[in-house]
Amino acid sequence: MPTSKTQVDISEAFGRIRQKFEQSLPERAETMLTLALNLTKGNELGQLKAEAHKLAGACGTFGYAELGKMARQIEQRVIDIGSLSAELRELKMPELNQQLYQFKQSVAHALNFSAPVTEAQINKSNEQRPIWLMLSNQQLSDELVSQLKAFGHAVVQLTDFESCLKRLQTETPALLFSEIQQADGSDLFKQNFLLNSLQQQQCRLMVFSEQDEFKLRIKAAQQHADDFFVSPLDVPNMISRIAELLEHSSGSKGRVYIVDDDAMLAEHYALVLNRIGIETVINKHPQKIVEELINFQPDLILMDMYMPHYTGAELAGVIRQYPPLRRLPIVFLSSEQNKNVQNRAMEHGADDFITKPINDSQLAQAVKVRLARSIQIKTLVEKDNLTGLIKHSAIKDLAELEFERTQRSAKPLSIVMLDIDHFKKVNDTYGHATGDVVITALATLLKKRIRKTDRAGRYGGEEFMLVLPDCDAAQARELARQILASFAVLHFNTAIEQFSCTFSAGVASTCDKKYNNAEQLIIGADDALYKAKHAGRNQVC
Ligand code: GH3
Ligand code: MG
Repeated sequence: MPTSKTQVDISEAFGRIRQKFEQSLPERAETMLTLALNLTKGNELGQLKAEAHKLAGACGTFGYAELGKMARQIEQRVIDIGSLSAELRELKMPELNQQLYQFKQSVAHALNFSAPVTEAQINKSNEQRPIWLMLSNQQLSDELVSQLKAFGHAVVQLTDFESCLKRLQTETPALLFSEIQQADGSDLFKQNFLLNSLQQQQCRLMVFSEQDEFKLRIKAAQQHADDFFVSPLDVPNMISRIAELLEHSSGSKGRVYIVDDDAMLAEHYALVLNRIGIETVINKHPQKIVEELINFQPDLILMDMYMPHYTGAELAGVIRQYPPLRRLPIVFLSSEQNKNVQNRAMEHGADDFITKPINDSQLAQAVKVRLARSIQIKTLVEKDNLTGLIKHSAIKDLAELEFERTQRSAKPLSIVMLDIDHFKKVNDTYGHATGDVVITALATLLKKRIRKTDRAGRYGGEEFMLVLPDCDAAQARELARQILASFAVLHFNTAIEQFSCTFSAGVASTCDKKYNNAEQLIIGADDALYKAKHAGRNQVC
């Protein structure tokens, strides 16, 4: 299963794989030569071609471009020889042997002069970094602190640019929310050194202004500010914007499932992708591919085209037989350069091609672009516009998927249904737009409070569903209670007055053996929710 690796872990692992690859090279060169020298039937030619093909791709990846080129020429020579009659083959063999011998010597030479692995820059994680507030209005600042804390953020209040700069020497915030013009007349946009330091530390910037002036907005854009807020501050909107920004700049940049019969190469690709924040799982047994895909839920599959037991196109065909996997993009990573063969593979379920050999940064870039697009499409299809939570049908599908997984793992699964209390009154009293703010605030809170493996969906207008794998009924109840406590203290400001809301929640868990499928579990949680409503609302049942 995917693990988040530290910078040290990753560069060590890179070194290990490269070393393993280098150690295997002389033997692989020797094996090819032996195969050619003992050539009796056509069999060895097939093995020889497969080995040369694998080396052609792998050598380039591990920084041995010349060896990769030689391996590709060997592969081509083997293909040519394979099409000849027995007598002609006999005549051509010495040339191939000569080439293989040269390859073996080049391997020995290259290993004597091999260069160390270069370190790539790794982004610092944004997790747990605090939000810095710089506002002259102390009351507003205090109010923001309590609201942001309810969403689980660490917050630091600062009073002037100087102290901000000083603190920046030892700490890195995730985001600075700053007024443009401080009460003492100092101007954020004149703090060039501070703004540069923030940018260097990849800190997000949100600005707040008393006036909405185009001139100020241009200045904010010049400083790459992520957002511009005008007084009076729309707090729920600001908080959901913060959640959105921090969600994008920390954690996983997507998931990629890797299929390549060359274990070392697969592991190397995984590390290249881990380094830029992409989670990976490597397929080890083709027979387990569907089960693993359902478990891992990748955003993209990176697949080798030629493998000993099944071709990439065949595996793509199997994947497409499963409806939940039909939309999953499959990108072939292959040393196949023939466009006709590539096009044929595209007809058989592949979505794109990346050609080997490819260097690490090209691979990272190529995958990143395709991954971003895949996630974008998935978001459009599955996410609710107002809240960014998973839509009704998609969250039900996920509940089913998790239920199936639970059956196999014997771990508990809980479902929580939540519904805002007397929400109709909110709409009637303060207007539909304010109602939307309340819905968004609860959605933001849910996203913030659940674990990475949990899922939150908008089940109906003001009804939400949490799918909590590996979580029993008592833990689910506790989580729902904590979220309720945080939600109840949020204040919503309107022209009429300030108000707060509560919700009711129902929990159902597979610890209770009466549920045979996800549908029943959802109904169970819904029944519990209605019990909570009838018992007076503002509680978890
Ligand atoms: P209860 O405590 O029993 O849940 O009462 P309630 O008033 O919350 O429930 P009811 O089902 O009577 O009303 C829900 C209201 O939510 C009705 C509907 O117009 C409103 N609603 C549904 N979707 C949205 C939305 O996206 N935005 C807003 N502002 N209101 C919505
Ligand atoms: Mg309601």
